[in-house]
Amino acid sequence: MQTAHAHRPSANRNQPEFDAVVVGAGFSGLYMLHRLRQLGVTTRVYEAGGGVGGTWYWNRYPGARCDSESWVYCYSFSDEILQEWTWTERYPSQPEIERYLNYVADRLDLRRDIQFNTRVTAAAFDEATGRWLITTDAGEQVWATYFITAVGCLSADNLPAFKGLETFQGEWYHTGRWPQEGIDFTGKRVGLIGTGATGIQVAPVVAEQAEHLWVFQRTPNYAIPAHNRPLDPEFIRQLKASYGEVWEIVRRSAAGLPIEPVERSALAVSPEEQRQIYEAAWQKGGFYFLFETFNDILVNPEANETAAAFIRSKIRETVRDPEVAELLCPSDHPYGTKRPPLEHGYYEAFNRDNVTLVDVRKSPIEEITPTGIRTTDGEYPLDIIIFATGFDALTGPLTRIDIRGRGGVALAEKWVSGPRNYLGVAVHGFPNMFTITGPLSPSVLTNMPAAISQHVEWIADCIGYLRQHGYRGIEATADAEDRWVAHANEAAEQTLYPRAKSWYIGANVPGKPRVFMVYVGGLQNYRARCQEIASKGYEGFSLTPEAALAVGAG
Ligand code: N01
Repeated sequence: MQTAHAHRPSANRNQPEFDAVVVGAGFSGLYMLHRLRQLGVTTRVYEAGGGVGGTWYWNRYPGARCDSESWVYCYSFSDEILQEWTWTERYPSQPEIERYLNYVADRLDLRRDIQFNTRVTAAAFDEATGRWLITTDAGEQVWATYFITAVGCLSADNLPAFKGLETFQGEWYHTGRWPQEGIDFTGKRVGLIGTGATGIQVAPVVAEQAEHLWVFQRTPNYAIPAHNRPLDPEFIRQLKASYGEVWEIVRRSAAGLPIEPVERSALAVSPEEQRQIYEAAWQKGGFYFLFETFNDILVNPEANETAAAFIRSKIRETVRDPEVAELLCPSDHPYGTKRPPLEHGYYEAFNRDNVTLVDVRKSPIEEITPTGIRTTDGEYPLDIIIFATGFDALTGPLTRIDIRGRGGVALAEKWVSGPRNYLGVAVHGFPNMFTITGPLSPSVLTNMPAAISQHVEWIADCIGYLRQHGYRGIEATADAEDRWVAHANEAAEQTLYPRAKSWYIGANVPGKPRVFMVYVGGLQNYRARCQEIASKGYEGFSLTPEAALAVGAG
């Protein structure tokens, strides 16, 4: 709601001022800082963690590993960094990614502009001066012309309100807030709640240490083998010699991966050929199963079922106990409509004597007791509970900060029925705020560093343009925002994605609106659209000249 008088956040007006404040020092915040420095934009980065890494700082749970291949799960902007850094495994582990981001931070001398152990709690737009007032959990306040969120899509953890958790006398951990020092599971009875991409990584690793592991599964998932392996020197040599071509393919692709599109329907080949194609992708491992087999898996239910049936057949081949195998076979959502996990020995783990699958769909968790978890079937005594229960995804990291735009309107209030923005990067009513990989951008449907790089570069170019042309303010128009939201919704409706109760659609958090929150139109198309908008002088945005603001502020 607009007020007649310009809304002004209350503050001592002598607080320090930066051109830009960036929230978060993960992949996006680090690169944003680097680009802003190149523009001569004074920047302060606030980071809640004690080091760089963002998601990769907090998610240090056992088995944490990236599901994109290491050689593209990185920055592409610096040839020096690409040549200097050498990945050791096909899928990089959390410690290796954390080391990489620390190396980049040092290489680019980024730390001196990052304030660690500081959480941004609020940001309010001051209409009179066109600046943002940013408040931290230390009570510090600073002004900035540009407020840039680099908070990630999966950083606000979701801990379901299990009755009795506070009475539990053992230890419990959420995977997204894993202790720095690690946990020793030797000789422990461990309960794992959640079988998403995280739980599927955790289970086989904890199973090797724990006395016994109970996996509490509500919904089975379709996991594809990762086939992780060390990278040999010849592979690295060839990669470093051909990185240019690799990034070209990445830039052309919908998912920000070095995968060329396939032009083949699952229904246009014989059952035998179909099985051969799935088998080849299964042997290759990773996201190739989804993206390199058939082009209609995510849009045609019949085509999707061929992939789903193949995966179920593999689960039944792998898991020796037929009842357990059946329980692990998903059937309530199409394959790929929840983020498809990769697995490193997940299904094999259920062949171990010390691993038990508990079906909490059939026998729900009633409460957590001082000594374990009680389902409607009885109590499981436990020493440690691991919550791999996911995140308040996409909007949560933003709405948990008290962000207020023009008229003091809260972002959380504006988004009460689902996110509304333009291109996923700008919000009407919130001038000079940029949300890196915000909701309704391609983000989590892509290899994240590819989506992050595109956003960071577009935002840096935009700020460069504003400064060069004497504009102090930029704001998405209401009309452009409405059109983008409608376009993003329509695009999602043409796919099978909305058929799953996934975190993409907010279904994992009670009370969250059911809106598909990611742009499904493909990163390559999205990039072209963003470029076109910029080339037309930022079509769909209103730009405020310096002079106009100076008058307004008078
Ligand atoms: O979270 P999730 P995640 N009682 O929301 C269950 C990314 N990621 O942390 O499906 C019982 O997917 C819930 O059950 P259900 C990736 O994008 C990336 O695993 O709602 N169970 C589900 O099984 C991924 O998608 C990588 O029925 C409850 C699980 O908890 C995203 O992070 C690695 C429950 C949550 O699954 C999130 O994955 C790992 C309850 N009350 C993750 N509440 C890499 O690439 C929830 N569950 C590195």
